[in-house]
Amino acid sequence: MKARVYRSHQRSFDCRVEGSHEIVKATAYGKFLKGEETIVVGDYVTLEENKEGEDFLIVDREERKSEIFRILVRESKKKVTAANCDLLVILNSVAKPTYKRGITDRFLVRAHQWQVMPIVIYNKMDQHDPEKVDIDFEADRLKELGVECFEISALNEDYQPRYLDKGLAELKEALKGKTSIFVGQSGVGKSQTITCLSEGQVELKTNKVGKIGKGSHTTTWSEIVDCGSFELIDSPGIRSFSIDDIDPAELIEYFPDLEEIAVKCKFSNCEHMPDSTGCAFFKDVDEDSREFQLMISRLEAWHVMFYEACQTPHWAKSYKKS
Ligand SMILES: Nc1nc2c(ncn2[C@@H]2O[C@H](COP(=O)(O)OP(=O)(O)OP(=O)(O)O)[C@@H](O)[C@H]2O)c(=O)[nH]1
Ligand SMILES: [Mg+2]
Ligand SMILES: [Zn+2]
Repeated sequence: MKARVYRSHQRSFDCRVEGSHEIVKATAYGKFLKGEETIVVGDYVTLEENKEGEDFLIVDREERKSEIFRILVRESKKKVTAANCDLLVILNSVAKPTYKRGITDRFLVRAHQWQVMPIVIYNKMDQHDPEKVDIDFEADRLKELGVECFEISALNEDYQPRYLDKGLAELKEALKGKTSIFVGQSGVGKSQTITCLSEGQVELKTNKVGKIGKGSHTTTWSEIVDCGSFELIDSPGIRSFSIDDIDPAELIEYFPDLEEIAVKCKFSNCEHMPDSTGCAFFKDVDEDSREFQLMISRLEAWHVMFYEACQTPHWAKSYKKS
């Protein structure tokens, strides 16, 4: 019997039976618990009835279409947290916790690395202060990349978009038939948004205390939520946004909008600073134009990540395959 892993607790897995909404319990042993064939949320598996009559046994795992992973530089290991995702939903709060543009830029790098299409949501629009976050500017800087942006309030499903042409209704349309993993800082409203999108089918635990910041993560493991016409993966707010596993020389490839300009620089190792000789980013440009402001805000994100990536020596970025 074919099934999909929805939740995992050590060696026990909740699996949804293919072609139905039924959830069964299954146990895995040996190679499926450690190493290259470890089973994670989102995996498609084959189940066999357990001899003792209870539960099921996982006997096979299908090849993955995509993986959400991190390279743990210090341990030289690849850690996969979810599999077979079609969309990476980068969720931002425009109120509390404070909006941080750089986090979206970091997840866009990951989307590229994971080969999963990204979309961006601006949540908590009911508390939006236009003086603090310019939604038009934020969405425009991603336009060049073809990233769709949505504005919503997970607490008020009647909220109508004011800045972008996409709100909750368009978001539901974009998710249809897909598996989407929600990522973002702790407290931005990932669990609340999934609850809102499930239209009353599920209610996930959310941060009711209102304590936001390090050490106050409400969701502590990844799980799939079955919303009928789409599947969503809730995940814990990422603790580390570090990109120390990426080779600084390759980083520009993760910024296709900038790479296009960078190839025109006079020197191939150009650091793209205003005083770099022959730098294409600063040659013949109108520094007051909005176009330049948008581009420069992306270049700033690249600079921050570039210098960060340079901190880890090249040899430490490879990993063992288990
Ligand atoms: N005003 C307002 N509050 C919201 C909105 N969405 C979520 N919240 C609140 O923000 C808090 C955090 O929401 P969660 O859904 O727990 O956040 P999370 O991203 O899942 O956080 P972690 O599980 O810790 O990663 C809760 O108190 C929610 O009620 C919104 O659109 N507007
Ligand atoms: Mg949560
Ligand atoms: Zn340059």
